[in-house]
Amino acid sequence: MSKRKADESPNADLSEFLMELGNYEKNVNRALHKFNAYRKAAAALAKYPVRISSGAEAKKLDGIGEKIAKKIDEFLQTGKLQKLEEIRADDQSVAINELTKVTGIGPAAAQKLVKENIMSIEDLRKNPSMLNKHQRIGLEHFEDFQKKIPRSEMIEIQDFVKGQIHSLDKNYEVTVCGSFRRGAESSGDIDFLLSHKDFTSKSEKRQPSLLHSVVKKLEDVHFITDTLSLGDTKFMGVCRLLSKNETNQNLYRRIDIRLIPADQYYCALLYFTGSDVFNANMRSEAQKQGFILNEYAIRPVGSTGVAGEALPVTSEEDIFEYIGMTYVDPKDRIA
Ligand code: DCP
Ligand code: MG
Ligand code: MN
Repeated sequence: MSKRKADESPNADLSEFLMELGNYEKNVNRALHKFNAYRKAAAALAKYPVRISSGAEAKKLDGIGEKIAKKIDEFLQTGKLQKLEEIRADDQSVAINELTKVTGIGPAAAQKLVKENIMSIEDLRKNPSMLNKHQRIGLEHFEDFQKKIPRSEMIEIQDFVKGQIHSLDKNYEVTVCGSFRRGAESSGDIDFLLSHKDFTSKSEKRQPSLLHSVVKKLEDVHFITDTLSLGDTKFMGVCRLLSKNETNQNLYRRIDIRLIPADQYYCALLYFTGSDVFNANMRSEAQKQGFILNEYAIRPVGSTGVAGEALPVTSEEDIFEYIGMTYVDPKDRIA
């Protein structure tokens, strides 16, 4: 398959209105199942190489049923969607959607804020005391975090971070996953997978210091600027690659780092490469074939319904093979 991104898809307008409906269901109605249905349909359309000309045609795709097909017909025939027009005209819905764009503000927090009459990012800025630390940092960098990271900067960050980590210890494996590994021209954040030969799921001794010393190193060189959360295996934070050109400084970026036991590396790699819709579909395929697949392992489910021991995995290909799927290249892991 050729390299194709959602925004170049012949059905981009359809995927977009479905995602807008999906976000409304997630953020305003807190109906996660509806959000997932819209997201899956949007991904199927984004992946489809030919322009869809009717709901009936769309219904042939996996993940598009009667209700969504009807909406596609309405959109194709009238150029808009009544339901979406109403959502866009509703101040509370618009406000909730807007507030959830701040990292750390989920649907529940956004609804609470709107009840307190906080209707915009501007209102938030006037009332910082209503936010926790994570949310305050999200608000502080709101404009930067809305901007995508170009692939060239992703590569610069990757190379810089690898160099820093290897200056600590050459035995770290460092891999950038997420949309970057799928070949995206730009990404929303940067997702690092970290492993070390001394840390497996059976040897948890060195675990906390392995991630913490990496975070500290990256802070010491003024690359990591804020911590949103830090556990023994998971870091969420903010970084900025200092540019030599001082008048044209880089933006602040969201960074995630996950420390993975060496024996679980490939299942984690598969998971953190995504896409999220691809993962959901692959997991359900695994289940149909009698396996439980998650970010840690793939395990067979016995006739009694009890999951067995983790199967040996030495590559991503192994995982596809267990469940009888043809290997899918990262750039094609859309839906
Ligand atoms: N992931 C998932 N399900 C979720 C969230 C995440 O399977 N609900 C996995 C798949 C994602 C990966 O984690 O690809 C990284 O999550 P991100 O939110 O960083 O998503 P991406 O990197 O894919 O996209 P973006 O460019 O927006 O960061
Ligand atoms: Mg990402
Ligand atoms: Mn991420």
